[in-house]
Amino acid sequence: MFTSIDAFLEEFETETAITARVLDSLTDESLGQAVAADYRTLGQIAWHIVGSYNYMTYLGLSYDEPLAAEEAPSSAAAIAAEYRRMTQTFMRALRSQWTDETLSRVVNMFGEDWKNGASLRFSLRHEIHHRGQMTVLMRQAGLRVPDVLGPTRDDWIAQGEKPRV
Ligand code: NI
Repeated sequence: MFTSIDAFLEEFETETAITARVLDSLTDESLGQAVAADYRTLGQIAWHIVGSYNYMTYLGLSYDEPLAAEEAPSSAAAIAAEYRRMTQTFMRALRSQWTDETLSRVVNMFGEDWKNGASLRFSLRHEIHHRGQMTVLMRQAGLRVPDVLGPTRDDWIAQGEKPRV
């Protein structure tokens, strides 16, 4: 769990920059890609990441902008724009409404007691998990996968290197 807002924000800014890079690589055509029939599509997973910022208001944060809509847009650019809007809105709320002390406060989330600092940690892990699912679907859709936590196969090829195994 996090015990400092600054420590969280440092990690948050690093991870959200990566997620934004992944979202910027989506195309409208790719949004319907699913791992198999009846599974969540790439667009639905992307929108689930955006929508998860709505849940942060359950921790007592209030936003100065509207929540993300229920239904996923059909435009990849709109999803990426909404992601940036929601992450900025969340960060503004966090910076202005919470202190390091707030992080050790316990809030009941869906029947379980969580310290706010643990909820922040969970939210990052949740986003990273779904981002990983997205990169697999991006491959299936034939998209180029950008650098996530190091160069991807596409980066090696672009640099004239033999892809490593
Ligand atoms: Ni989820």
